[in-house]
Amino acid sequence: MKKLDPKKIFNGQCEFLFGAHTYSQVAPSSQPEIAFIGASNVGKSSLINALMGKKVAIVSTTPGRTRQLNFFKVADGFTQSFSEGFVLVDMPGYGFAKASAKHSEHWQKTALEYLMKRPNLKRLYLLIDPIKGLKEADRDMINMLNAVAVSFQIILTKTDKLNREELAKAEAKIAKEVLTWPAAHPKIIATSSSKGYGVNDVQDSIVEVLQHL
Ligand SMILES: Nc1nc2c(ncn2[C@@H]2O[C@H](COP(=O)(O)OP(=O)(O)OP(=O)(O)O)[C@@H](O)[C@H]2O)c(=O)[nH]1
Ligand SMILES: [Mg+2]
Repeated sequence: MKKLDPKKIFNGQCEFLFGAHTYSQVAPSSQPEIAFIGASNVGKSSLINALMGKKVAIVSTTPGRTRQLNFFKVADGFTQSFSEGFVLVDMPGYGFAKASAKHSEHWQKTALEYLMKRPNLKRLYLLIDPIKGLKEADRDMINMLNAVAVSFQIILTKTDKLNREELAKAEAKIAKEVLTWPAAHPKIIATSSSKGYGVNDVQDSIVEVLQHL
């Protein structure tokens, strides 16, 4: 088996593929997909940009910016071929208070359909802002993932806003809960996209997923 090198994979060879408002717009694919889900404004698009070292995903100060499932192709680390690479999926944020009920319902249906119908979805990262902790919308999503057995791994975002002690406290609180979630990966990854903390840990985690396909 070829050993994958994160430095060669996360070298900026990434392009926007397409955006989808409904699952029917998503073409079937056999390429491995790695998706990022989480509350509106938690930092999903920023993390994708930090991982790629390139501004591919749109980041805005207005919550609810990503309104569709956005797919980004990443070239493989050997031939730089996009057809041999994998795909990152930026999902619209949930729990956005100003979103209309109709929009939230539509988004939930689309997200659920994507998560349940995608055999090539190889890892789902669920992002949590440790300052805010777990909100009702996070719990709804986590309960749903546990119920339908879609496995996921927790990533903490914006850790630059906390000191070491505060982060350790917030992480321990979430870690305790993670143990009770059957679909959760036990390891939590702490990140800051703006400072670059933990970005290499997410890259290593993705490489591990790809390496074991
Ligand atoms: N301090 C700090 N701010 C961050 C970090 N990551 C993201 N932000 C800020 O948080 C805001 C939201 O970031 P996005 O990446 O757009 O969040 P998102 O989860 O994609 O948001 P939606 O698309 O609305 O669901 C932006 O103002 C970012 O600059 C981080 O690591 N540290
Ligand atoms: Mg976004």
